[in-house]
Amino acid sequence: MAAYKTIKYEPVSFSDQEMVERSADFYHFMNLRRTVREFSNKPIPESVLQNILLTANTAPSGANKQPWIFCVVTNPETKQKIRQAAEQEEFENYHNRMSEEWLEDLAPLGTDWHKEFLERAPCLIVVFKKSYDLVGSKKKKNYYVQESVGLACGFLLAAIHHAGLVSLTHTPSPMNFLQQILNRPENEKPFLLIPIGYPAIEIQVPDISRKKPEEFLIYYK
Ligand code: IYR
Repeated sequence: MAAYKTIKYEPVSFSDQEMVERSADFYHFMNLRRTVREFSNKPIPESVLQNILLTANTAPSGANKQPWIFCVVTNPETKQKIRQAAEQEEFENYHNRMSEEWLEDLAPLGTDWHKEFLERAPCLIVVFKKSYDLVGSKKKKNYYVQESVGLACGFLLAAIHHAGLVSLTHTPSPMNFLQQILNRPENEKPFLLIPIGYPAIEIQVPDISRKKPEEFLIYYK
């Protein structure tokens, strides 16, 4: 294949002082992000949603294949169908499929098979990964799909937080029902289900802590 034509790279550059301030500010801002399970039903302005998704789509991907599809569900009947199917799977998970150890790890978070947020949140973003693209009837392989779609979801969560909204990375399992309900083709597999919206008023979140640098950082100088 022919090489891309190139364009001038426009660096985003700051003074040393600005870099120190910006990196600290960004860390403090990102550290305010919390996973939220209780949503207001207030709708999200469409342009905000669109901007958040455009941001997710700027993530790097293997061979720039952008192997993702974001389904934005605001339709109440579709949300209801998703909730019913997710709760059915989660009921099985919590009662029969999750190990004792797993249930013990989740106990402090207080989660269970009820997923009211799937109907209450004004919007569900369902992220699909494409291990291959279909060009006509021809399969074109994508690369590092898991990594690429994970990165896009990271960008998405940061954009949601930056816009002043909250989200929950929800992983009902198995989640093939999403492919059926949303009528997605064979080459798209569900990756994450992300309810997004405004937080309900006066909610509580678990008092968790982040690992300290000495627990997650190793420098080789
Ligand atoms: N998918 C289930 C269980 C669950 C698993 C993990 I790992 C969590 O951090 C939270 C929940 C659920 O959504 O309830």
